[in-house]
Amino acid sequence: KSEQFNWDEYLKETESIAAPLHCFRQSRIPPTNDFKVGMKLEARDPRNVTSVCIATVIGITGARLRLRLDGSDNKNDFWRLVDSSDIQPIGTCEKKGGMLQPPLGFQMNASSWPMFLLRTLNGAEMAPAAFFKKEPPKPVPNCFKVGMKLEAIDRKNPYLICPATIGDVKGDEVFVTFDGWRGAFDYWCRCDSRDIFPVGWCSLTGDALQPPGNNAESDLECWQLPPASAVVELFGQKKILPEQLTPTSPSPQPSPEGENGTMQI
Ligand code: MLZ
Repeated sequence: KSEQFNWDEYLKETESIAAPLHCFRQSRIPPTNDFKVGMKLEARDPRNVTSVCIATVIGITGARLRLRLDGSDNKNDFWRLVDSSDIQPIGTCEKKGGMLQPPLGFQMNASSWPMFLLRTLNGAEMAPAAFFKKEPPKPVPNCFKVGMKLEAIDRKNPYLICPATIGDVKGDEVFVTFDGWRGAFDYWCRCDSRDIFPVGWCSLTGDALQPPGNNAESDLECWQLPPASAVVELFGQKKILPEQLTPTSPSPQPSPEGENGTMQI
């Protein structure tokens, strides 16, 4: 495995600064993760946010849980922080007068849901209430500035946390750009999103921070064809003299492509 990504060196190299801690909706010290694989809890269905469902902890990564909704398939796992307001102990929904719902894409007949629910909870190991941590308050106002560095969840590969830069700021929103990936994974989110973390987060939680991609973003040299009049006839063949090729400023790249044209994703 390659050596740990070093933020201090990277900030110096890129002559940039880390976004201050108080900009983020994250606790200064990441919450402890006491959950164990197999424990059950209640979770908001990410694909149908008005539903509260039963979820099982499928994996643990830093301060996050990899969750799978009971009765759903294994293709829609999602990750939540242990201090996320999207998760709660089993029994919370009922206490509040709500009803547990089957997940979107429930694999059985809807009529079998009540029985399924009884079976899935019978003898289940329920995550203790003390494992759920209080969500930190919203930071106000948006204090991110263009160019600040951070760590952010790659929403296309949500198990990954990657080095990123604030590319734009508009009202309560920020544009998260992933270093070295030429825009392919960038997204807008609210400044109080739980998907963005201060520099150093992964080293505190024990998550593996991904290294930046290796696609240059600014030093690209693009070559433009000379006008037709500059194409000279050499031995009966049309040739372009190298000195007639003029470098131009980089143009936006549609996707991160490798030398052989294959996607590096
Ligand atoms: N598809 C790539 C992951 C790219 C992650 C980029 N994150 C900003 C891979 O599997 O390596």
